Amino acid sequence: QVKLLTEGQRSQQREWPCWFSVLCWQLLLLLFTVSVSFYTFIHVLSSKPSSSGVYIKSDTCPKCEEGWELHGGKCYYFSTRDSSWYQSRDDCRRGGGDLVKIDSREEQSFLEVRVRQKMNKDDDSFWIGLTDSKEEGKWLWVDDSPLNTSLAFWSGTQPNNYPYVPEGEDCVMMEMKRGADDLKCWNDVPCIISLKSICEKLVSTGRV
Ligand SMILES: [Ca+2]
Ligand SMILES: [Ca+2]
Repeated sequence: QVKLLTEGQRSQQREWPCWFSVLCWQLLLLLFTVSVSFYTFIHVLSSKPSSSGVYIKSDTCPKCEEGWELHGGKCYYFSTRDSSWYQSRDDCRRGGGDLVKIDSREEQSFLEVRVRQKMNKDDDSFWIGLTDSKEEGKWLWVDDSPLNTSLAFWSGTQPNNYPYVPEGEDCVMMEMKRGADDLKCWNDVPCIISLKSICEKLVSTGRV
């Protein structure tokens, strides 16, 4: 009897691996599904804006910090503090951005309108991130990319590197005192004069 029981138990034990392995596979499959879902969720949460500043994920909300204005996937800050081109650039960088680089006619149009709205006096002018301080006449944006001449908005006879200024004219401002015919309002002036400025940076997500 002892032997029969032992054989019965053995036959039950032989059935164990069958349903046990099915359960195991189901548990493994469930674990895998949960892991993939969790990874996808974390990946979406941690997604960053692309280099163009446009969000790829539809569930992130472009947002600018207080004082910065959202436009076309970028954030803009119009500083009304007068300072040199270099000091203005340092201030922009401290805020996580840089002096503005203008990549399109549409962007120039937006800035031209906003600058006019921000002006207190006729001669109020704003620094942009364009300079020929490394090599005279070779205009570079703050990211070292060359100025595309088809997207240049020089006012009248500018840039003229006015010859009677000892330090030369190597930094660019937007000025409106003579108006902006066809958005053309850029002028090269000495980098050391004190002007207002426009900073730019990529948008951040709506999450904290
Ligand atoms: Ca110059
Ligand atoms: Ca000039």
